[in-house]
Amino acid sequence: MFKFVILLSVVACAFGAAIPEGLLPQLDGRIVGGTATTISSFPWQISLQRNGGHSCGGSVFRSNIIVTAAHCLQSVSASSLQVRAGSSYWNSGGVVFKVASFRNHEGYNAKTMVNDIAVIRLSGNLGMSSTIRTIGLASNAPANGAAASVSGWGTQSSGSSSIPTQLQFVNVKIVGQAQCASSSYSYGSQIRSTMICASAPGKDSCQGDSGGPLVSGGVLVGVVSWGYGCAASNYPGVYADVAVLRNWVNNAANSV
Ligand code: 4AZ
Repeated sequence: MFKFVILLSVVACAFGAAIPEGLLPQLDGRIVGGTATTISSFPWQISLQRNGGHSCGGSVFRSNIIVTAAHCLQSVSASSLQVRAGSSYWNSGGVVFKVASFRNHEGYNAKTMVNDIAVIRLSGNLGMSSTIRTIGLASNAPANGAAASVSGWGTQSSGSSSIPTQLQFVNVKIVGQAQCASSSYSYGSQIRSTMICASAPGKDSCQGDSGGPLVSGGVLVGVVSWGYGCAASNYPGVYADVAVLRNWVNNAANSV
């Protein structure tokens, strides 16, 4: 058992994953249940790269500003990071920009995963095209049960050591904060006011999707944050709630 925990921790670190204290990693479960897609369908999606390897997802908010997860940017320096935009493949195509600076939410807590959001300023401006487009921030949390989609280059099963080269997506349904914390699911009080959930049977975000976009109604409603395993029943994927964190993002984007 101990070995498995260490193994998963190593895999998790490589892809910028996060497992809050108190949650034991689960090695089964399976963008898990997803479909390969092209960047034109998710033109706000970027690959955040650390020392040349994919580490996390992110979303184009302004031509030079990316929204991602704070847990993707712990103990890293801007000089080790780059962002690939405009490609369906994390390791080729599109354009690659250096990271000029980033700012993590000051209230991010690695133990509870509250406020798991951050902004990145690129070294230049992305040119908008059919493959690179900004996405707006949700002003209101989507309704419980609303249709949403999440995309990324994360693992296709929990604990996997390899990631797909082509972008994947999956359709899920919003599980509101109150519902996600209720006895209908198994997280209880671990679901806080800065979190929103989403799930569908056999479908979920997973390690390496972190920081990436959960989109509903054409706006960014969530940032991939954490979960107990991936696609495990009674454990929806947990996302930073963009409607709740919107003011912070707007302010941080102006000061990063
Ligand atoms: C992770 O470790 C992670 N099922 C991301 C998303 C989910 C679980 C884990 C959601 O980065």
